[in-house]
Amino acid sequence: MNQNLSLDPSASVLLPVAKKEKIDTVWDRHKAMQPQCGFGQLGICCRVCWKGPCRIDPFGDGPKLGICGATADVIVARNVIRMMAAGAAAHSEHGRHVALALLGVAEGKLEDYQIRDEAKLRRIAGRLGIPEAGREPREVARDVALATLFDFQNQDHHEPCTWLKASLTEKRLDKLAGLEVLPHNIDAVVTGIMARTNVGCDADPVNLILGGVKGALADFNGMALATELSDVLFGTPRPVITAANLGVLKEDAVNIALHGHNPLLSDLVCEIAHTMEDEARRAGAVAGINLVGVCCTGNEVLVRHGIPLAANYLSQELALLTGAVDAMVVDVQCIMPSIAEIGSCFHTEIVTTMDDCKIAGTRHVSFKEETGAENARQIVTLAIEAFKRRNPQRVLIPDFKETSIVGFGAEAILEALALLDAEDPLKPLLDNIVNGNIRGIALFAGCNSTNAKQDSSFVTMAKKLASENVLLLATGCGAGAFAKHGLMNQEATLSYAGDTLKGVLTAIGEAAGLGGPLPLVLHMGSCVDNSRAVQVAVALANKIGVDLDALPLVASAPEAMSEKAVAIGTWSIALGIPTHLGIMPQVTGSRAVTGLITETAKDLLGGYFLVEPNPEAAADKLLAVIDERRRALGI
Ligand code: BF8
Repeated sequence: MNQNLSLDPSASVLLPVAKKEKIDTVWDRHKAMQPQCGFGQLGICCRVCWKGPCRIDPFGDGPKLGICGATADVIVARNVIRMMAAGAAAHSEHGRHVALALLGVAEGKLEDYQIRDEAKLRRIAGRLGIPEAGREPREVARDVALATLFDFQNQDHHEPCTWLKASLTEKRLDKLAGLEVLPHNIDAVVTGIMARTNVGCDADPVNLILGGVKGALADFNGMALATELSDVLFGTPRPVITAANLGVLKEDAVNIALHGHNPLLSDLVCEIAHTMEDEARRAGAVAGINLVGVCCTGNEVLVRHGIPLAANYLSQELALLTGAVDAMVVDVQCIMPSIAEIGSCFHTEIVTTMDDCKIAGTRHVSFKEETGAENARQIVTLAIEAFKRRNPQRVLIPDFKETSIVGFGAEAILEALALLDAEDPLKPLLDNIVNGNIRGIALFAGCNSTNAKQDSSFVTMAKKLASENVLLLATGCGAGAFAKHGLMNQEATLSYAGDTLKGVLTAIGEAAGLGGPLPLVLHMGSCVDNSRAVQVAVALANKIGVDLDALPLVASAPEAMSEKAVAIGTWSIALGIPTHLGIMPQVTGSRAVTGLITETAKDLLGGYFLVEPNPEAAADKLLAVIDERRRALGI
């Protein structure tokens, strides 16, 4: 039965443990929740006021209007754009946190952080129109931080967000400006969505969805600044060889799992843990301290430091069921509250660290940037103490881990290409797209969901698209899936890539000194790092003088789940990228909204949602889209 829940081999080992120990997991709770509310699934349950909840009867003779008169179209549109606002808020709050930290470093107020990539800081300054030549890094950093924070403060509606302007093609900016969906201020746009969806406000589904698109573009802006400024503070990813899946836990080490999204604390834990190896050994951990990652904090430390990835979203509970995790340190987002209960069944310290993200029943270490290193030390100490309480009889680490070569941000990809053509690094990529050696590019992103067999569609689609010579990029839990299932190594390229794609990946990999091809799927980082993929796409589009909606580029989120994924998917279509969803979005109770995002969007934006739960069929549809784009380009 486990085979139907997850493709992850670790699940087959650990779900029986959960059953034996009578510990419920996400899959048990999913089962107990059946049948799920059909009104909610269609998006036609309205809870924006206390006259409700109102439910529209989609088929029978029941109510067609909410008590206030709202139609199904209005209810669906309001619900879905509130999700986009929440996604934008989550990513942008993360970004604001990083921007404030950069400002703190620039002003000499944060001793525990440094500017680790000065060259990148200067490149960013160039992109944002900030003078940098001859100036001290801290002066430049201050201006970059302030220009970034202006994207949260600007009150001039006619002045789009700084990062968006610096990140898209001119043609795309013009198109979005024409539709009046360019955000001027992230906070204002999020607030605006909450205001217009309040009871008795915007009741025009098209107007509402366009408001949502603006919110989604604010999400893009927040992600782009989070990614870029994190690189300045923590280093820009470079290819690194590491491993993924629960076999990266070690029986003879203090295992610390870093979970959540924001690198501000986890990066310091990486640094401090090195200095505390002896303490761990004195506590009996022969192998010292073993840091592993979970979800997107995991991806952040994976692509920057090669810290192995233990789990993506649906596997976070499995990590605890090994009985080998001494501390799970969480920051924000995608943290199942259930880990408190499961951790308490073992010796595991669940440590929350952000004051606005606590879980009842766990320990809280209040992280502040001013005391970051000290907080990290406290956390590692808690883990070492917990290790002493670990019961070796209950340890079961599945023997599964896959070698993964990760860390392919835009810079790393361009550097690798520069080895083939130092003068014009994009030329080899472009030439190979034009001659068909690379048929197209697919970006896999997004979550795990219990509405699908974990990781399965990612793997099926990637193998099929690669065999058809599509270059594959990945972020977030999608990237985690590929890493765990061995699709981010050279063997995968040799086994699954079509001949021409294999040739290109081999030429680049060998030039880069990898002694073989690049991995089959290029890991670009966490969810906020989807902006890295856009950077590559924009560079390509600018090189050939077209807009993003002309490129043979598609995106896919086969297991989209979170509000953040709703925001990402929406900006993806707003940027002109056809975007596949493997899970039915909760909008189908409105024909108008469904038509808007799957059909009308194609005319308005070039990008649109394509919904297909079957992974084989989804891959075929994406190939057809890629071929259609190639034909339109005349290649
Ligand atoms: O930001 S892919 S389940 S962990 S939301 Fe969450 Fe989805 Fe994973 Fe990262 Ni993104």
